[in-house]
Amino acid sequence: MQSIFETIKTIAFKIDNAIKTEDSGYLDTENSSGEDQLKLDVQSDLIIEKAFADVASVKALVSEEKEGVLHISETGKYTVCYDPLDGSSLIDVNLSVGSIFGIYEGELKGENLVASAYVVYGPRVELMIATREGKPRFYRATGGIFKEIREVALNQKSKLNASGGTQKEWQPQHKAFISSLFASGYQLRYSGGMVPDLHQILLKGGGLFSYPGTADKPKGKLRQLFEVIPFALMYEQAGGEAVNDKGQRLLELVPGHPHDTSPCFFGSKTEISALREAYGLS
Ligand code: P6P
Repeated sequence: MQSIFETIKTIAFKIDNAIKTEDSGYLDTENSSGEDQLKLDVQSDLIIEKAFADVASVKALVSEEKEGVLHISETGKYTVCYDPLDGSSLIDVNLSVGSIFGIYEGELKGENLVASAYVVYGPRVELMIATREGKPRFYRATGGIFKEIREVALNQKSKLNASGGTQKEWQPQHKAFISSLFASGYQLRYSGGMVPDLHQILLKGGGLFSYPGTADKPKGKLRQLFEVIPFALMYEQAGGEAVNDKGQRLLELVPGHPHDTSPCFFGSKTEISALREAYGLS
């Protein structure tokens, strides 16, 4: 497992360099979710594929940017599912973006996630790693290496509210719930980049990130294997919760297809309790 984390550190510096030096224009292709692809999406995917090709513990790779499973080694133990450059459309307005990694052992489902990691490419390059043991560990790149800063824990309650999705498409109960949070003093903190938005709540100690099922996206937008389940481990290990619109733990999801999405709510315990009440789940 350690060799996977070290490889992610190497990947982080290579993708950060690509973001800062390469063409951020669009290709005339789409990814497996039908989203337009940036040259950097494809380039980041290639950086990751090459980096893991020689890691003995990796059995296979699954990328958000393409269909299918890339088999690496029959003797490998883990399948790495990744989103190489999440929120890449934000690069051309100079906002932070990220890479997300889910490390699975066996069938690709929530309970088989053994570790997750994400990289934030922003004013600083930062890394978070979570396993099933202990709190997530926060690292910052300085002088070409990642220095461990601290463990990360969520407070019982906080004031940050990252409310995703097109508001016109929100279900009435979701709209009422989000409005009630703002009416009680929550502050909107939403950039449209899942990685920096969830990173902010983790580092600031709590709040709520929500990407619900909407009229135009009833199953949500965020992908289970590459985004939702890896962040669910981060939030649960930090002392928070991560559930879908039925109140089920996102770490119990069993994707029917590698690119399946799920409504998702990540946050401190108080905020998730409030969600359960608003959705009639408690
Ligand atoms: P919306 C970026 O495109 C992304 O996949 C996530 O990084 C982000 O949380 C979400 O979509 C934003 O979606 O519909 O709120 O713009």
